[in-house]
Amino acid sequence: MDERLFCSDLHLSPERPETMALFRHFLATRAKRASQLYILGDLFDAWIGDDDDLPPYQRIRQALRALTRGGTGCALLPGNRDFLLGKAFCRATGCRLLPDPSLLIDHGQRILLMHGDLLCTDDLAYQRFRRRVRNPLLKRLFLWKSLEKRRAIARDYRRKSAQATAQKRPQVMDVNQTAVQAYLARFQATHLIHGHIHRPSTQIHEEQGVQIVRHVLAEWWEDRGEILSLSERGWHREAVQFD
Ligand code: LP5
Ligand code: MN
Repeated sequence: MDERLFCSDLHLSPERPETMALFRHFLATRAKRASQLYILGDLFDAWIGDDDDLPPYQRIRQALRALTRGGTGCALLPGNRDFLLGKAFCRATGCRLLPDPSLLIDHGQRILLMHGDLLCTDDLAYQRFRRRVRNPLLKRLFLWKSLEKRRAIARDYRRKSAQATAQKRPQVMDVNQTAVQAYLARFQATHLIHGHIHRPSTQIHEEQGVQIVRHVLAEWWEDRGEILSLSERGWHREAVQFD
């Protein structure tokens, strides 16, 4: 069966061995039966460069490599925590990188794939921060630093981010409906799949007589995860856990 799986916000980190093990288990079992796996950002909690070869990351590389060698395609759309994922990671794993946003056309459906942070246009402080850290020159300067220095900077960003988000109102960190509609219209899409906001839901509404569906993916936590699947049988949400 031609089946596509979507997930996001796994936030893998050596500090969360349980979720790392769950993801490897998922790749070796459920994901193998699909034709394509789409990871829509924040696979990692903080990615400081493709040269980070800590053993837990090596095990993830190997598990992704085994999946793609087995014939399941894997697409990575980077998020705000792992936008430094690059070509070397793809070479090592057989994954391919997708730009944000990306349009997927399947069974005649136009499906827009995003991480979700671009939709949070009311969070002005974040959008400013995003523009700064995505600057190619700043990225290059960062990647020239030692792994140890980069790790310290990432920790500092994470700490400052936690302080900043604790002060923000939840509505500010949600998607902006005008931004959602503008992206859907630009790509003439009827489906939008994204994560980032960690508020899983399926939102259905009508736009000029056309049904629009927004699938918000869930964050993985400890030994629990969630995927969204699309096949001839339609759309389904599924829990991911150890058997
Ligand atoms: O990630 P989360 O869920 O906590 O919050 C996000 C937004 N925060 C971020 C920052 C990331 O968490 C940091 C990830 C590090 C990645 C690896 C390092 C790569 C560095 C590369 C450099 C070239 O994305 C948060 C949003 C929230 O989602 C909801 O959408 O609100 O945005 C912020 O918190 C941004 C703040 O509002 C403004 C920035 C404060 C930090 C200032 C940094 C200066 C420190 C300099 C240190 C050397
Ligand atoms: Mn995110």
